[in-house]
Amino acid sequence: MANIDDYLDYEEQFHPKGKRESRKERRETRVRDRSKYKKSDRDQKKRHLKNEEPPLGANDLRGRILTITPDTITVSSGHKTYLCSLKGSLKKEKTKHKNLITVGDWVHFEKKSEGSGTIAHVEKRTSFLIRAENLSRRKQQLIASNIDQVFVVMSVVSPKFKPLLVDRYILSAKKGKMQPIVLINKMDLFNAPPEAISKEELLAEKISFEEFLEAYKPLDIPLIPLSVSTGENLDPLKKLMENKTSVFSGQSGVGKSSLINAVLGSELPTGPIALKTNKGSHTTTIAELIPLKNDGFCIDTPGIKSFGLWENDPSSILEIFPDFTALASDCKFPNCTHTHEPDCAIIKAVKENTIHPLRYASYTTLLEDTPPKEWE
Ligand SMILES: Nc1nc2c(ncn2[C@@H]2O[C@H](COP(=O)(O)OP(=O)(O)OP(=O)(O)O)[C@@H](O)[C@H]2O)c(=O)[nH]1
Ligand SMILES: [Mg+2]
Ligand SMILES: [Zn+2]
Repeated sequence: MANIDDYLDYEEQFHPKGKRESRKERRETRVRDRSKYKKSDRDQKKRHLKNEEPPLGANDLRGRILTITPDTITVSSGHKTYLCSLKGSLKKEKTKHKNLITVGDWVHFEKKSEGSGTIAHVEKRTSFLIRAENLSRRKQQLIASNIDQVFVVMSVVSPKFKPLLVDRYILSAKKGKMQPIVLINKMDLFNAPPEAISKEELLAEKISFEEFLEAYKPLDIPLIPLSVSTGENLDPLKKLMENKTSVFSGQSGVGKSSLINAVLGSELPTGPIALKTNKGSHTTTIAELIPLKNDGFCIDTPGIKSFGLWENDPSSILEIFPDFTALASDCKFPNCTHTHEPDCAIIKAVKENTIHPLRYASYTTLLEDTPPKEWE
């Protein structure tokens, strides 16, 4: 899997010491006369070499960013929230790098008064969810950080189930070092569809969903069908969220905020599905980290309009297609991309129905990095 630092250059600039440099530094430190250094310098160097964070100042607190708006950053620390701003030196950095901080970051801040503070340090991130901001893919946007698992939320019937989008989210989760879990919400609509949906449409939707289940059988990714309306599988979801940081991602209207409300008893705003277009109304507008009762956190995110990829090399895409790699050793060329090459074992398997056509379609759309037509 690609190193997360490979495609986040600001991360590199913000935590500028790469592995090689720190190895070199370690060597240099060893050969230098240690007694020359004051103890505090040595401590600082040791911390750096171990990749530890600086110690908290006497007036400082450690907390986690809950929300970021243009005016303020809300940080949670020890069951209290603080409205924070960035320290001058960080502000300068921020003008250079758009995403210096993100929801989910652990920060050190100086407490100014009860309820306010100044952020002086952002801890190194262990994982993050990013997306290309627009389809030109020049800009990347951090959505959240320090996440254990991504719930890839899809709905059936309204909005329609979009099988080709699932792998796009899975790839994004894997690249950011998070475990993807697919949630298929609104299962109740198969039995009680909205009036605007015709019988034929409903049947087509059922077939598309069954096909998807069939195609994803060989994969090792958890998939949970559920419903906010009937409560189906909400308890297992709650269990999965315990003591973890989970992010809910998926298109507008699939029920991300509704799921969080149903599991936590919270009151996040939820919005209607437009009758005409069968699409959500972009009700959630900023990502928000919500502390759970049992040490966990969850993050609600706005439905994503565009979700381009930032990199589309076949080898990293193939990592989420273990069903392909098992057969690929039979391809004529070891670097086969399974698209146009002669004697390709994957193309053969698709023709023979050993690989599901939906899996192959998903692979080729990711490779082309053109958003699936069904995206809109
Ligand atoms: N029938 C049915 N409707 C649901 C279910 N879950 C959510 N809804 C409805 O779907 C609509 C959209 O739900 P939201 O929770 O706002 O969706 P969202 O994914 O947060 O959407 P954005 O914030 O716009 O990204 C609301 O009208 C919900 O009541 C479900 O399980 N069954
Ligand atoms: Mg929402
Ligand atoms: Zn091949």
